[in-house]
Amino acid sequence: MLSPLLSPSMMCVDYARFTETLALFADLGVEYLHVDVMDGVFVKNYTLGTDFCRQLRRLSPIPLDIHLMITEPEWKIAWFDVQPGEFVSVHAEATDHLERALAAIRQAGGRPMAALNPATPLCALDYILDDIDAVLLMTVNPGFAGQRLIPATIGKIADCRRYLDERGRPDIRIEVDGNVSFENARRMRAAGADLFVCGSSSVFSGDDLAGNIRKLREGWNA
Ligand code: S6P
Ligand code: MG
Repeated sequence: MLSPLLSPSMMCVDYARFTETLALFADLGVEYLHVDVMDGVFVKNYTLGTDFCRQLRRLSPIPLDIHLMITEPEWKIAWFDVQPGEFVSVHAEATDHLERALAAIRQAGGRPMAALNPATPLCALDYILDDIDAVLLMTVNPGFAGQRLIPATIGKIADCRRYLDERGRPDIRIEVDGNVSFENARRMRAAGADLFVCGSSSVFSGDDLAGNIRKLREGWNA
């Protein structure tokens, strides 16, 4: 099983403590910073964008994990100035040209990730396994922080791990996003997830961010 990695959701950060939070994450060895990009069309919300990514790279050495909840991402990858080692995820439901979008991420030097909404079947991955480094399984419907886990997604994580292993791809990571609470993070880990987007239900709950990160890691190692 791949080692568990943390990717705190930057749409949940307290901006009054922004730089000190980034410094704390670097000190604690947080592996990625999750940046939610929404276009008001694929999901009914707006969040972070290209300028935010640029500023974040100036303020933190931690690689970005950019989650594109936007239509036709294949034409927009270049806008993000993707840096080596960064994950970029595109939704299978957001484009008729998923392979083109994933290839554009690889071409830009990033690590391509295919994102699936809770109701999207795993067969959406059938012909793109050579094009991805990770799968993002949404465990809530995308668009908003603070939602409740969709229970069927826990079984989907296990199905996805089996699907990838059976096809000789134990190296492809599974990221989970949505209501990754301390308890849900343990269940998701047991099901086979290894990259965790943590927002209002764990890392950013209350003021003790370091304590929250410790608690998550202890839960995975228990
Ligand atoms: C939601 C977005 C997520 C949220 C994260 C929030 O569409 O993709 O990345 O920021 O899920 O975490 P929580 O713990 O509030 O659900
Ligand atoms: Mg996200």
